[in-house]
Amino acid sequence: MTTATSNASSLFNPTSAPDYLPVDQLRCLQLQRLQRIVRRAYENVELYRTRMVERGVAPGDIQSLDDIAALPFTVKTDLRDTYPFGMFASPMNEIVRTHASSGTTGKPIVVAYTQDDINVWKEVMVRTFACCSLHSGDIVQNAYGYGLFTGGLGAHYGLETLGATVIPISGGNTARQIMVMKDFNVTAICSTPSYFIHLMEKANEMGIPLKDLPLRAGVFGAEPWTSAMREYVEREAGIKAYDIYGLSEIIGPGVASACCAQEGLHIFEDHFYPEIIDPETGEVLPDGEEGELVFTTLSKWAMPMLRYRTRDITTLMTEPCPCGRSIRRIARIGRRSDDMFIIRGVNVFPSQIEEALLRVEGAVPHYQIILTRDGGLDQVEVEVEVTAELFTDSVKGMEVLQKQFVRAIADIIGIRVAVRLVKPQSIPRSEGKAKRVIDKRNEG
Ligand code: DLL
Repeated sequence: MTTATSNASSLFNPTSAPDYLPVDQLRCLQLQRLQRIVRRAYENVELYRTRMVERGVAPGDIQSLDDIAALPFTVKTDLRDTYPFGMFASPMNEIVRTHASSGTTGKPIVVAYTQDDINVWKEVMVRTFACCSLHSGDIVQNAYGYGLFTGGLGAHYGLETLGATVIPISGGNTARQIMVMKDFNVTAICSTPSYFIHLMEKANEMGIPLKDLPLRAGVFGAEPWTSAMREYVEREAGIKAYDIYGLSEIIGPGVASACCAQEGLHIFEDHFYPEIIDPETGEVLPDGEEGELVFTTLSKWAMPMLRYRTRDITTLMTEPCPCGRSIRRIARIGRRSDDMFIIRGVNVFPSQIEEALLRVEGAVPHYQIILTRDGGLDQVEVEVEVTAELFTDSVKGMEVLQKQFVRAIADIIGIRVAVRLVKPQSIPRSEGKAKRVIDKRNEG
């Protein structure tokens, strides 16, 4: 028998109770919610009704969780095509909040919440923070951007509901962030991993290494980052770094979170039903196989999403987690199908480059992948920033290091690509999501 202790990191938060539901009860709850939400989508959103009629499926046909495979998929362009409010299932007077995700081109996609949706969002954020060992008494610097991006306000309301002290600092003004972190005795931070690395560098520059501060945990997400990057952050800042995942279309942050076991991210699947499909055929894949992550929102009222294709590539893990939660996990998301590029017939993902670069001593994790097209063939050049101690203007001095990077990348992707070492501070820093790939293939 294990005995409960009062160690703060192992405190049980009652809001997390659904994380521990017996699996048969969880499946029962999911089915009840699925039946209700499919009916709601059918009756209130024209796009769903038309697609379901076309496929010859009616709400009453959903008799088991496996019947979900009969439903049509939803994709990002569906939200663009119905911009701004075409996917809303509630009248405007019941919608208390909207957010939008900018996207890279054209119109953003708009998402909506009723007050009940906001309450669910708070709940899944509390469960996220509990997974990340946060609790009341923590002083949390929320450096996710506030505004239309879901990160800032999503984390904010979750932290308040948790009972933590939230500092709503948003992204940017990096020197002030360090001052606040020190003066307010901040114990945890929320930000993108790339912005946190920027904060870490700035703190060193200011002579306030984060290792010397009470900061003990980071809740990082909104962009892909490798385990190698997590280890780098934990080592350099002397904290525990947790990976959290989410997307605007499903709710924002709060879809899945790493826990103390650091082996995959628990999906709050009583609200977000996951499937893994073959991205080419749309077939549902068996558990444990890698494919595209698809979510159906089971409780979202203002804007239900049926089988939304995230374009994020992962696997569904069903084996029990050492932390004791019964909800399933996804493996860390290192790949997004639209980030892939093909070099000399080889499929390459930015995360593979990141993993390789972090194997070489002396690299700081700032890099950019520049894609160009020459004579119809895609070319890649990886720009890697070097630490001030290692950087010299002499070509010879840099050659050894440059070769190490080329070899490390070749070891992972199987081909040699061009690497260019650049001066410290020359790669632009981001306050939010880092831009790793600069695609110049369609220029000139
Ligand atoms: O990034 C929501 C969020 C905010 C998540 C704060 C975590 C923390 P979007 O701007 O709509 O929403 O972008 C969603 O970002 O489909 C993934 O491709 C990527 N993404 C988010 N979290 C992770 C992660 C927010 N932990 C898109 N690992 C998603 C890898 C992630 N990719």
